[in-house]
Amino acid sequence: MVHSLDKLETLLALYRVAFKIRHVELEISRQYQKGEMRCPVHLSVGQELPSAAISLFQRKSDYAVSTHRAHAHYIAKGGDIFAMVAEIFGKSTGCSKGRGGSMHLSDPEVNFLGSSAIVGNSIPIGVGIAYGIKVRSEGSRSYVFLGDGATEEGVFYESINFAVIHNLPIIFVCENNFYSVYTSLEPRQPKSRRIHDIVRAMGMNSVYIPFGNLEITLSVIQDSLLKVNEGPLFIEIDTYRWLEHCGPNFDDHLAYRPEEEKENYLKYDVLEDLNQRILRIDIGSGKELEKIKREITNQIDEAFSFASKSPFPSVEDVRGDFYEYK
Ligand SMILES: Cc1ncc(C[n+]2csc(CCOP(=O)(O)OP(=O)(O)O)c2C)c(N)n1
Ligand SMILES: [Mg+2]
Repeated sequence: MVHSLDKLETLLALYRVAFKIRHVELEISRQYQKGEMRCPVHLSVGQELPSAAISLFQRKSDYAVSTHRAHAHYIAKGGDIFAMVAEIFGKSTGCSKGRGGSMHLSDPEVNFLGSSAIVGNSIPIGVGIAYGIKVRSEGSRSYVFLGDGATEEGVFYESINFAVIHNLPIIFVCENNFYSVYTSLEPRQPKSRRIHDIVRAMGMNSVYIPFGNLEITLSVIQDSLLKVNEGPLFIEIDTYRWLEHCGPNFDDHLAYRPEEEKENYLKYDVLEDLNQRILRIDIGSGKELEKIKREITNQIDEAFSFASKSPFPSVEDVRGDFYEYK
């Protein structure tokens, strides 16, 4: 299916995913101080556009793996938010049975095969999945989400090289939010050496998507996916995190991001952009938007209530497999 920003269907599909990501994250942020969520959380508020745009093209049969900041990618792939929130609450109904927390999400039902706290760790796993797809001639794709910081790990280069050499059906989605924890790109990478250029120089089709532009985001993803067909593709997309690196709050007091920079990036809000475009196409679709918001908000409320009421895993459940080797 060809997606277009002139089509209400495309805009509503983007809105649904972006709204769900934003509001799950905001609810985590609101409820965190209650102390029921005891694991670290890396939220994606402000970073919804890359996941929402990619979700338009991901088929159920495609696979995905992600990083420590995985909520958006899990939700965009259609992951069950009840199991995700319960996992963050450390409950037995969570997707890792309450043993993994926010950074260990998976939903095999939708082929979201995992996320990892170790930066760069899931990149070669995504490559292995792509290799498996190719060996089995499955016709699906492996999506690997990573941050700009992960491109500083050696395994990133091995993985890109292997994917090129074997012409694997893999899509790397590098969300460049310009920071690795509190360190900007400047002291980490030469200014003139862009991530997408390195990957292109290694022989892979590689594209760059500037910050906060729906037209470019959609057309570049759509055109490049068509172009590479079953081969590998690297997408670098600029984005910006609104909240602190890890946790539910702001971290402006640490002064690692210039105020003007933050103010400038915060001017773009994908939900507002989509909202305006939807009403411009059809003012009557305001009702549809309200319905989407209501449905998703109710689902989120139910997921948090389910997580809160669910039991913790038993001591045996938590210790079991890990100690069996004794
Ligand atoms: C191998 C490894 N090194 C360092 C860390 C500590 N660490 C956790 S998140 C993070 C930042 C990674 O930055 P990036 O890949 O850009 O992702 P972002 O947090 O910006 O989404 C670092 C260095 C880690 N978890 N694993
Ligand atoms: Mg980053």
